Amino acid sequence: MRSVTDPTLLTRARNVLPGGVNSPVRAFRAVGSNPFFVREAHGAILTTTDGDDLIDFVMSWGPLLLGHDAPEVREAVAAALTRGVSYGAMCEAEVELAELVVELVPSVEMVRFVNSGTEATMAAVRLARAATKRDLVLKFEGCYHGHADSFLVAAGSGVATLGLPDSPGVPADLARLTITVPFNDEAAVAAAFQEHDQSLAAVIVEPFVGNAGFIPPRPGFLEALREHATVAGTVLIFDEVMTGFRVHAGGAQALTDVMPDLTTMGKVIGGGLPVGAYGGTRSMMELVAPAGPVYQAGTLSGNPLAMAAGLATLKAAKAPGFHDELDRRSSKIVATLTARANALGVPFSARSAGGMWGAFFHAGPVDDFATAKLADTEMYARWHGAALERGVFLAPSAFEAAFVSTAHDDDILDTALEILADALADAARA
Ligand code: KE4
Repeated sequence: MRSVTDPTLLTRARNVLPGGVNSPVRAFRAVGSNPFFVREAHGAILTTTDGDDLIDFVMSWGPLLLGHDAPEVREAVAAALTRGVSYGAMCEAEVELAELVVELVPSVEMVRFVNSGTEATMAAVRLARAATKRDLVLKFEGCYHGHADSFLVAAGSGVATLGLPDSPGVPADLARLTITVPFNDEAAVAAAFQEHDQSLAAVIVEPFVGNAGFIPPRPGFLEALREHATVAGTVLIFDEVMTGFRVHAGGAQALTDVMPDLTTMGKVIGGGLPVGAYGGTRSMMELVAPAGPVYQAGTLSGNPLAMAAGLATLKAAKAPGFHDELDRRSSKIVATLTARANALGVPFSARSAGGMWGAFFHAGPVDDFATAKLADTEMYARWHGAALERGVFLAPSAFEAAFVSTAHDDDILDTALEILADALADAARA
């Protein structure tokens, strides 16, 4: 019996950390089991404190495009470490990473670094409200944009997992400023613009949803958002914290050729160290203090170690064919698991884009959160547990995406797919 939990450590953790974790989804509550603790991680492998090796498809929830402990990242951070850990003043690495982001992300002419995706989306909405002098924000059911108050309305990820569509502590007056409609529903978007036309400051969307499970945009959906936002003078924000540099070197906007007014970034941009960012047109970004009046600040923003990790990661991600190869690996996972589920007669739909993929125990297509919630989450929990017992770590929630890296080579994928297929059969029998 593979033990993936260190009971003493878990007891200690629960004694001093809410739920024993520093982020809810890590508590494994949605899959009805207990979390393991990590001793170390290299490449595609996590090693638990029990000494068990797990093939990892969570990959720190997306940042690790080059795998755990990637040599390029380790060496860059080690070199930066010899020069200190934080300055509270500018360093060249901040300028270099900003120049690289501007080079890679088509709609971004100027960028500001923060320390998380949540900070990035908070700041982007504040900027959109300042630029338009409007208050309302349109988001999509099941999309998660971090834990700022305005977004904890019909959110995805841990909020969906925990069934906390409107988290306590969010003032009703603030929640009222957030309108939610179903993702991929052009009619609902048109109606929302019809009703709130000149009051909408921003539309914020995960262009490929990764927090309600993995849900790609229907053809034309992002184009429709762009059109409505342009006509209404509303700021279109692509929350690319998850898709950025993962589905394409330039993110979902490069993959779909739909240009937002603002882009939020995180995860990959820091290569595993805490970096978030928001960027857009020069005219919009020059509203941000101290260039303009919109205030936003951060003690560790542009941290030199984090900049070094981000630079090493994005420089590797620029390589020709980098994302085609990640896409090949994700597509292989989707095709193999779909074939196995079909052979077992299990309702299953899986899709992928670049280095991210996801699967629902639902015949599909799963194009919105309401449908995603009809998927068999009990089956997912059984699959998760059976896979973990055999040495593969999937997201401990059906409302998440999965991630591959350059470290997930074909040998590792073949081993993982055999395990996942066997775990499917196990879960289907239960
Ligand atoms: P952070 O504040 O967690 O860095 O980023 C928030 C965020 C914003 N936008 C999108 C599209 C995101 O996916 C996220 C964070 N994603 C979750 C995973 N579903 C982080 C994992 C966690 O909460 O522990």
